[in-house]
Amino acid sequence: SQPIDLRLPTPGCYADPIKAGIDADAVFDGMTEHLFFTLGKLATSASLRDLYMALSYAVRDRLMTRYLASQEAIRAKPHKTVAYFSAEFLIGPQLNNNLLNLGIQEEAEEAVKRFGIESLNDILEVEEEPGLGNGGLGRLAACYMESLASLQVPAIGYGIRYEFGIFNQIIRDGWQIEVTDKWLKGGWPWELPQPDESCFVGFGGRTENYIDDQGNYRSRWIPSEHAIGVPHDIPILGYRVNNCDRLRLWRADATESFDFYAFNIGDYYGAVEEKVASETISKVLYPNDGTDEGRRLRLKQQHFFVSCSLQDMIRSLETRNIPVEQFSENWTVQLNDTHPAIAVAELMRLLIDNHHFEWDQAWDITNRSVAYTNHTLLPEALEKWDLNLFKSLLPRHLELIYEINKRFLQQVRLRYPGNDLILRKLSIIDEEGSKAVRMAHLATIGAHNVNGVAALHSDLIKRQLMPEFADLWPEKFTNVTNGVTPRRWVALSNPELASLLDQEIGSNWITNMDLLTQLEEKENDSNFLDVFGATKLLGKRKLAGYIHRQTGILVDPSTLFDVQVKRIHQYKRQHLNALQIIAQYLRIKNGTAHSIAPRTVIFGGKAAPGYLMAKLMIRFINGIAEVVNADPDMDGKLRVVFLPDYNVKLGEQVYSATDLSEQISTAGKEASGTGNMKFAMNGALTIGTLDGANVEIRDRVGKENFFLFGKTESEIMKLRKNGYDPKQYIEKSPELSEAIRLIELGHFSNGDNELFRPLLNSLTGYDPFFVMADFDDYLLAQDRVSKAWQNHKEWNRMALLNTARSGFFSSDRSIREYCSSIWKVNPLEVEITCNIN
Ligand code: C3B
Repeated sequence: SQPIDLRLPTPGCYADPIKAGIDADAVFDGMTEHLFFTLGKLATSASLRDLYMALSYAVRDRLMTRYLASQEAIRAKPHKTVAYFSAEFLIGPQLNNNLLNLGIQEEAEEAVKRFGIESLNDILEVEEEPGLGNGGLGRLAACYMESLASLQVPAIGYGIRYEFGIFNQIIRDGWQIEVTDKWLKGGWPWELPQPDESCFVGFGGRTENYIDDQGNYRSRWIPSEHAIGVPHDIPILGYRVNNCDRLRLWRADATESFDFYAFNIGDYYGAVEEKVASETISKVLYPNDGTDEGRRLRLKQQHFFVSCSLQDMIRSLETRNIPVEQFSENWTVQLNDTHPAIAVAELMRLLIDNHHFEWDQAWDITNRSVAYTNHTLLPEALEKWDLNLFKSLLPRHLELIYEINKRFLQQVRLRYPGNDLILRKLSIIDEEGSKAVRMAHLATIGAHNVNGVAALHSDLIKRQLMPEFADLWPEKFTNVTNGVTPRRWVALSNPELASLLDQEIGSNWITNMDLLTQLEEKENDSNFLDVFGATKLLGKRKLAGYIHRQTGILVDPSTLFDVQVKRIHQYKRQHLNALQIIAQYLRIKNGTAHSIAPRTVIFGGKAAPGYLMAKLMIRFINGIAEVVNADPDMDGKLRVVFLPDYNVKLGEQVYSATDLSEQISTAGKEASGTGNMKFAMNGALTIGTLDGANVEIRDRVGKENFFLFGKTESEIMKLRKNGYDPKQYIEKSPELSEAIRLIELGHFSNGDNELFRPLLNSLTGYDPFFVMADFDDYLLAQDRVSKAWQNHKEWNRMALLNTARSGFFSSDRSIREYCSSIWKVNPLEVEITCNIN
């Protein structure tokens, strides 16, 4: 690739004002300048927050050359670029990640010390993360952006700049309370608003047909409302490379600051109303993880960011004098679940109505560009929009969808003559009950590739979710097993382990996780195992301190840290874990707990505010924690902690401090899981079912280094078919019966025997997630865990093998697979020839 000379003040070149040999002096000077000029503070009166802001600005400055050079590289030479469309990007704290990827953590440490700060950590602590996602799906998007940049692949993440992200969780009297997340309140230094690149988006109104100047029949959309999308760009720097990709998040603004006509006739409130309505679009993230509410504003959000993004992409071709015909040679669009699936119709609309393409050519372009990732099989998560709602908001899109559907069903008819059932099953329009638009069908028909996120999940998509589609287009359905970035999830969050790895195998593991297999040579090296175990203990000590500060609970870092952190969901079965704790509690009380490992069981996760059963599960865990932690018989044996407000930042403390990773979803329900991968990389052993990526984790780390339990997906299917009765399992299990009896008595609810009734009724009545069916086997697996813990050396050996064999779960591997098999994009190395030494 062409090196870019940044010195010349000619188009395409930039003078780089930053002395880029970034030593501690440079960081210190940058901080001093920003304190003074940007923040209006003297170093003598700067608070920790001021210093955080100053350091962030100083670091951001040092991203700019790379950021601009990366954009310039694409401008200079057309290169296919990934557009990752996602309603969620859960990017986590930015400062430390940028320091790491720039390679200036030590320089920053030294610079902040000159301000009298003891440790860089004190400043990192201040950073508030943008919670622009719910859970796994949003975090995956963030890992993928980081890997794309690190692999030097040109990419833009497109999404929404929610003013309020996922709520903050506090726990009061054992219940979850939701508090508004005001992440922007103190200013957020990592974004660059680009108002000049704003886009218009329409909603509502009607469509009309007309004859253009050349006499062609055309359709157009006359929306009744508009909003403006203002891009806010976040630089995403790759690890130790010049490539700096972009996350472009759209904020909705009103088209006029307000309606002057209404204002002039005295209707002040009416005038402001429409402004407020437009700006509501990007106001708040829907806090549901894997459930779809079918709300009008949500569809508005989806169309808003998709339309802005596609317009932006077309405009970028035009400004580079690339014909729009070449859209699919220059862009590849990945739909992160169906949330952006409206892109199929919107791209067709832009091409046909605005750029006057013929249908077939527009369809060809759309189909070549778009690919779709499915992230869930849960029926309640599959988005369907009420037809009337859809029509009232997106009338032109509905017309186009009808046409797409008509042409598609014609194809199906040819393939399955006379089979009306299959037509009804495959149609984009759901005609059962009140009519609806099925977004997964729109995405599947519009995309050239549909992938699942773990081998089992991708298989179930073909076998259960969309067998007819898979039959029609077998080559369209593929798998890309999820991955997580080792930069954030090992190098950054587990510095002790990272430096041990650097010492033992050199630092290349950070970009080539397969090198970790070299650690296998150490599996019988007793000294090394001790050192490896000691890094874990350091993490546990830190977490113990945090737990004490947050909850007042004292936990012993030498106990087994048994952790389940993830969104609270019945299918994830936190209640199975809770019941197991009760069984262990009873054993200790009854004096039958002979060889159980002393444990600290830690939970973390948010429940969707409207998901009452999940909220009750949190209350349940806290009820158990209260009883267990107050009972002197449990001292040194059992502690239960619910960590409030689990988020990316807290995750960084948790994964490195965990001995046992709980991955206990009902088989067939968890599409992949990604926490499971973070734990394994950090040397936690997994207790888990054969679900999602657990299957592949177990295959790789070795079945002897994984605590397997539970029914398989096909056994669960069989149970369901033959009429599952949880009561049979309860009767057969004395420990389970006893645990349930204790809950019924109100033992964990201060004598209130109604509080947990809904939970008990669900579990003992129809038990939709087979908790009762898996309980005994789970308890046996936990006994194996206890036994393994007795032999520390052996435990550490197993833990080491987990780390050593987890390289496959790097998001670098996932992204390479997407690049070669779905996107067909190559890296574009960004070179910088001036001022950077
Ligand atoms: C999640 C799934 O529940 C996880 O199994 C999976 O690992 C991640 O996506 C990433 O693929 N998911 C989510 O967080 N939100 C949804 N709406 C659907 C799936």
